[in-house]
This record gives sequence, structure tokens and C-alpha cells, in this order.
Amino acid sequence: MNKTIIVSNRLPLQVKLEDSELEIKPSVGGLATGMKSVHAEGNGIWVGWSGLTEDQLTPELRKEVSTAVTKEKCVTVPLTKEDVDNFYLGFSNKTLWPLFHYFMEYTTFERSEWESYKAVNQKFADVVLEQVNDGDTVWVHDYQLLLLPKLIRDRKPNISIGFFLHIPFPSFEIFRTFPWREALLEGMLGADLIGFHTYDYERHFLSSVKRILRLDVKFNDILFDERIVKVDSFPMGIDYQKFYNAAVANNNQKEKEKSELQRRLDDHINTSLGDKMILSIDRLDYTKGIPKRLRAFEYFLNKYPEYKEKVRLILLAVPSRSNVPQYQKLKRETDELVGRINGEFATVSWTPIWYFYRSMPFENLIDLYTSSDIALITPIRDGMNLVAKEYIATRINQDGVLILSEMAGAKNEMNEALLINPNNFEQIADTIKQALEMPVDEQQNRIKFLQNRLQRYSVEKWAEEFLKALETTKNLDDIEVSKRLNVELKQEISTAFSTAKSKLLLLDFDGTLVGFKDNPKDCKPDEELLKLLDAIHAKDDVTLVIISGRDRETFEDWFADKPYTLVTDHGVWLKQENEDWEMLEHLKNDWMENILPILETFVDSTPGTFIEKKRYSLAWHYRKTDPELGQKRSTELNTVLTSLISNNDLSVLKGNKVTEIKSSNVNKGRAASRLLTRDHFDFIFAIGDDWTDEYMFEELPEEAYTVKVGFKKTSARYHVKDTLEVRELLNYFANN
Ligand code: GDG
Repeated sequence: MNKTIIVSNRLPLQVKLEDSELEIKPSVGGLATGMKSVHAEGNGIWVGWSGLTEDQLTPELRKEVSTAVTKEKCVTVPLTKEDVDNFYLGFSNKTLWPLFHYFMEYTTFERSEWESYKAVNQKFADVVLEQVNDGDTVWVHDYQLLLLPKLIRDRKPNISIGFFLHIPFPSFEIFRTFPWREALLEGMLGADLIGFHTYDYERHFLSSVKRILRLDVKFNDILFDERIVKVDSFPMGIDYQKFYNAAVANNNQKEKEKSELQRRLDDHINTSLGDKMILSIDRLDYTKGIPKRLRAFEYFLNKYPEYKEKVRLILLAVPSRSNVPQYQKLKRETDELVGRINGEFATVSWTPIWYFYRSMPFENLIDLYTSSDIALITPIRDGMNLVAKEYIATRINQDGVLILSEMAGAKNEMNEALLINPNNFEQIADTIKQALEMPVDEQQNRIKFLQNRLQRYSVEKWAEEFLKALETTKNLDDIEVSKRLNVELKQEISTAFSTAKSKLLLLDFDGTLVGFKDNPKDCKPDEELLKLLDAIHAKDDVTLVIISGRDRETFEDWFADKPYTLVTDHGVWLKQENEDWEMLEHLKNDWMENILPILETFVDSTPGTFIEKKRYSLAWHYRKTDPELGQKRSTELNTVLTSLISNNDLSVLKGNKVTEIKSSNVNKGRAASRLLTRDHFDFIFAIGDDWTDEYMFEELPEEAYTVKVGFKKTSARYHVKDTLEVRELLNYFANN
């Protein structure tokens, strides 16, 4: 039976060591809830670190942990203290976390920590690989495990892998500063589906993939390593019913059932009727904008002094990563600010800020959510922010106001909240006032909308949608229109080649025999290639043709003494062994003087592009420019040219990062057909990588072996991965 393996840095368990005694309880976080049904299903398991390092565990304790977690269908990844220091506190939290949240000034790039990050991702991979079988699904979570999808894929290519990032993916301008950026992207691309909270993060990721790895992206599909990787956004929800029900229970509880905190809150509400409570809850993290929020509250009290003694801010800051220096600094800053503001504004009967630096039990969280009139949630940058959603779910009478930062992923689905920019104190102060004065019916109208959505798109739904999308990626192979040229097929072709009496090989040059370079002039055939071609040509009854869009002059230079048949300029010129160049198509080139100035304006407005002038065609190359700009300009150029060339026998050919204008009645297909009429061939083989080669594939008889280089839509029968594999094929012919 196939299973789903969930992988995250931490297991959904709290494992603690108190006086050498183990204490293990299930954790109650959003992810654990969302995954509950997935995890419980069939023989699903969860892989992660227990929270205790190897040095803390005696062999007996290790066994005990293992037995206890196995009962919960979990498998631990053993980490040493050094791993945790370098991989988790170091690289994850001092490099990736600040960088992905746009805190460049907090980001450190330590080579040793990167090494540890790689090694620990490998440790996770080793544990997953012990558990996984073909047909299983693996769902990897978050920024600590960005390399894991590839590490699993490399060893188990046929399993379904999903990856979800819980934090923002930064813009290309930020991401490009990261020294090991290629490795991170490639790590993530090991997955079949990559999910983000919002479309913005998705778009930033695609932009980095295009610019850094220079991969082809079609809508939200990435063509990578002969696979299609899907990218999409799945905004994470909460366990709505759990929060709603808890709020109902809180509302119905009798006096003696109430928590101490609830009693204190009630006392306060009853003694200061009409006064309002503003709630703020976060982990104490610099991304959450706590100091700015405090300053904005101070600004509010100064701007609207009539609210002094009438409003109170409850600040719950949950301790987090307290051994990372930036978090220690933030703690000091928060303590000082609270002290200063309270000192400045407090009266005998009123303290403006109630500050809690601790984690509270769930029931106290509900006490706070249900007792507060306003939630003030103003992160500077936040992947999603579940607290905002939880506050809304607990408002059973649909009263209350949510003030939410535009920088939280949650704002996309929470338009009915009052959205603010966390850096704009004026706006925050005015919005707090607006919230304090908002009529109840308006509060209810807003909350109703928000609740409807949160109820529908709960965390269970989120997990379900993600897995459904992952399941559909399994059918993406159907898009593949050519068959992969595997070892058996290569042998079949090679045997057909050796037994045939008269063989025709049509080989495209750029992107097929040699890889692309920034400048097409640098693609000169290398010694190894020439040796291979010589060996093939030396065989009996072989007509070896290099058929290319290159101009005659270039090939005359590169293949000066070579006996191969050459077809240049997409089929204008033909050169056969011991013969002169022959013009296959009679062409004019007087149209060039009209088209050239247009291409020049495109070169001027698109840095990095250039024109290649051939005798009978003009090519505009845009491989070196920004990929999105290149794509956009090539579409524009196409429009301009189409209207201009309609009356001239010209056509526009879109090649691999090149647009070429040439005579309509010239193409590689026509040239190949002519060659076919000159002899009788009982073995025909054609290989090429781009659009211009499609003409050739289409013109050749059905029994011809046609091969596309790269994983693209094609009318060829087969495909190979890259130019390296083309060389391998040539070796088959040469050594047959
Ligand atoms: C990351 C991303 C993204 C808080 N204090 C207490 C407590 N909590 C619970 C809340 C909420 C969770 O912790 C916090 O979740 P957030 O989403 O607000 O923030 P991060 O921890 O930074 O989470 C974030 C999230 O991943 C999910 O993808 O939304 O953007 O940064 O559920 O209720 N729970 C208890 N006591 C507390 O004192 N029991």
C-alpha cells in the first residue's frame, strides 16, 4: 500500500527531558493539525527531529524516544548539538530566515554553516530513503529542508515529491545575493510540486528560476531535468472549528471553570466599562514588527490623548530562538520600550501596556482572543500569519476588529480587515482610532465575510488541495509527445544503422552537436566532435549532413577540410564532398535594408541583445538579456515584423532565444527533402533542438529516426536530454 511521508524539521511532538525523565506529548501547532488526517491515513509517517540532540540521549533514552515516537507513527532524524547549532540556529535562522524576510542586515553567510545545512539535509534524506518505496508520496516542509527534494529525487526518481515553503520567497534582487543560490533552487526543483502561501512568493520564485538557472518557465510550469515542476500558491488555513468551538466553550463556562487569566480579564472589563482592549500576539521575532508596533501605539496615545486610560494594549511575546543574538537584542529593545511607554503614560489606575513574555496554554490564548476588542497584528514581513486568522475564528458574536499588516501573506485573503503599512505610524494611529469607533454592525459585516472564507478554506482543506495538485502532477508525462531515447532504443537505432545499406544522418549544429554560448561565434566545433564525425563519415555508405541555420561563410571556415555534406542558411546552400557550393533556393536579400533598422531599435532598447547578419537572413539574439524582457521584446518584434513582411516572401522564425527573418520558401525540411531525392536511403536519422528542426522532422518519412534534443513539444519520435547525450549517440554510430 502506498503511503505519504511528511517531512519537517520538527516532529509534531513535544519531547522534553525533565530530570532525566522523558516527557512526550503531541504538539498542537497548525501544521500538526493540518496534516493530522494525512498522517493518520493508511501507513503514513512523519519524519523529523525530536528536539533532543544525540548528546542528550543515553542509549536507553534513545530507545525510549524511538518506541514512543513510533507509536505516534513518527521517525526521528538524529541530530547532534553541533548540527543544531550550525544547521538550525546558524544557517536556517541566521541566513535563510532573515534573507527570505528581507532583513539583509541580519543575514550572515558562513561557509561552515552551509556545509552543515547540506549535511543535515542529507541526514534527513537518508532517513526518508530508508522509509520510502516506489509509488509513495513525500511532502517536505519549509526553509530548513530546501535541499531535500533533490536529495530524495536523485536516489528515488519515481516517487511523487511535494514541497511547501511556509515563509516568504524573496524577490530576485534579494535572493541573488545568496552565495549558493543555484544549489537552493535546484534542491527545491527536485519536487514535482512547489507550494507557497501567496502568488507573490510564487512569482518571485519563478523569477529567480528564470534568471539564475535560465530555465524555461511556461505559466507556472518549469521544465527541468526532463520533468515538469509545477509551482502554485496554497494559502494555509487554520483548524477553524477548533478555535470556534473553544470560543463557544469559553463563552459558556461557569465562573468556577474560568482560568485565572480569564477572571482577571473579566474583572478588568467589569470595572472599566467601555474601555477597550487591543491584543497583539507573536513569537518574539524581528519580522513580527513588535518594536514598531509599540512605537505606533505610543504615537497613537500622543496623537489621540482622549484615549489615555481608555485603551490597553496586551502584548504577548512568545520566547523564540533566544540563543540567536538578534533575538536577544530584540528582547532587550522590547523590554525597554514597554518600560519607557508605561513609565511615560501610566496613571495610578491605568497601565497602557500589559506585557507577557512567555508561552501560554491554548485555553489562555482563547481567553485573550475572546476578550479583546481589537487585534493589532503588524508584522514587517510574514509568510502567512495564523494568529490573525485565529482571532477571527474566535469572534462568535462576529464583533471585533482586525488591524493587519499589508506585509503578512494573510492580507490577500483578509481584505475586510483594516490593512495598514507597519512603517506608517500616522496610518496605524488613525486606524486604531477607526477600529475603536467602528459601529458594531460594520464590525459584524466585516467579520462575517472573513469567517466564511476561513471556515471554507481550513487547514485540512489546504492539505487536501495541495495533495490533490501533487497527485495531478503524476499525469504530466502525458504532455510529453516524444519518447525518451533509452538504452534499448539507442541499441535498436545502432543496429538498424549497422545493417542498413545506405544511411543518411541529418545533424543540426547549435544546441545539438555543441551547446549554446553567449556569443554564437564561440561555438566552434571542438576536436572531440570532429573526431567523432570523421569516424562516422569514414564508414561505408554514410551520408553525414550538418544542417544548420548558420551562414555559409562560418561553415566554410569551421569545416574547411572536412568531407561532410553541409547545408547552411536553413537550406539555402548545399556543399557535397568534392563539389562546389550549390544554391538550393534562389533568394534575394534586398529586403534587409528595411528590416535592419527595426532590429537595431530593438537592440538599443534591449541590453545584451545583438544582430547576426547572414547573407540571406537576419537573426536577433536575446539569450544574454533578462529572460522576461527578452521574451516580451521578442513578442513585440514579432508583431512589428508580421505587419511588415506580409507582402514580401519573408517569414519570422522563432528559435532558441533567437528570432530570425528569412525567405519563406527556405527551411530545413525542404532541404532535407531534396537530399532524399538524390539517393535511396534505407536508414534515415535526424536530430535537432529547436523550431527550425521541426520542419525537417515533419518532412522525413515515418520510418526515419527523428530525435529532439531537450524536453520540449516536438514532432520528433524520440528525445534525448542534452548535447552530452547527443555525443553518446554519435559514439554509438562511430564505434558500431
Ligand atoms: C510560520 C510563518 C506562517 C502563539 N503564541 C502561542 C501560541 N501561538 C500559536 C498561534 C499560531 C502559531 O503559534 C503562530 O503562527 P504564525 O503563523 O502566526 O507564525 P510563525 O510561528 O512565525 O509561523 C508564518 C506559519 O509558519 C504557517 O505557515 O503563517 O508566516 O512565519 O497558531 O496560535 N500557541 C499557544 N500558546 C502561545 O502562547 N498554545
